[in-house]
Amino acid sequence: MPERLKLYFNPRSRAVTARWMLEEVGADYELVPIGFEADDANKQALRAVNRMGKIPTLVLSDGTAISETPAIIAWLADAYPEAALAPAVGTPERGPYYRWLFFGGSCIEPALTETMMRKDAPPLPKTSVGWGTYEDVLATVEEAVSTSPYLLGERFSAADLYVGAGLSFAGMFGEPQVKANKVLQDYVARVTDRDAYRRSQSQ
Ligand SMILES: N[C@@H](CCC(=O)N[C@@H](CS)C(=O)NCC(=O)O)C(=O)O
Repeated sequence: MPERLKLYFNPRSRAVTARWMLEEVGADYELVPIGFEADDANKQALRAVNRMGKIPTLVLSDGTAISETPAIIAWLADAYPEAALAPAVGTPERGPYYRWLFFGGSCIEPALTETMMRKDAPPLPKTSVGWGTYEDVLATVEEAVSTSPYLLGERFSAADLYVGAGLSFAGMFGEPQVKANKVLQDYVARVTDRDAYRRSQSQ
């Protein structure tokens, strides 16, 4: 899909994951820098397309805006099928692919937030919160990648990009359970050992 895309971006944010995906699919894109200060020059334009004012936000050439990192990743995987980062729609493998993308957003993200930002608070009730416990979330990913290199088996997919980015972020910020887990560390090393990942890290 040859079109020029626009990514509202800050190098110290989740937008780096969206940029990694743009690099994976070989998209033609520009970065629109967003500072975290309230009076940032591009904040108004961002709010016009995403009232949350959150990044990443991807804008297509027709003006359609997509926010939420996993939605951006999923859209790009489908829009650039030649990159082969998602199983075809309707195939059995598409199910686990969705499962891991949504697991990233609805389990890994909030579990990480709970463990990293509410260290001194008692854990939320595991039968009520969608992610159960942080320990269960990590063990679930660990189990999946201990017998095969990637979440869907032998082939890297966009789900690995999103799940791997979350775990990599946790490790970078010194989250002790991810850091101490060799299976997860090896997985992160495997999924980030890619030229597109390295390009996405440049400032
Ligand atoms: N649910 C969103 C979260 C996006 C998000 O919270 N982004 C942060 C940066 S990592 C942000 O834009 N913070 C600035 C703000 O809230 O004003 C996603 O998955 O992309």
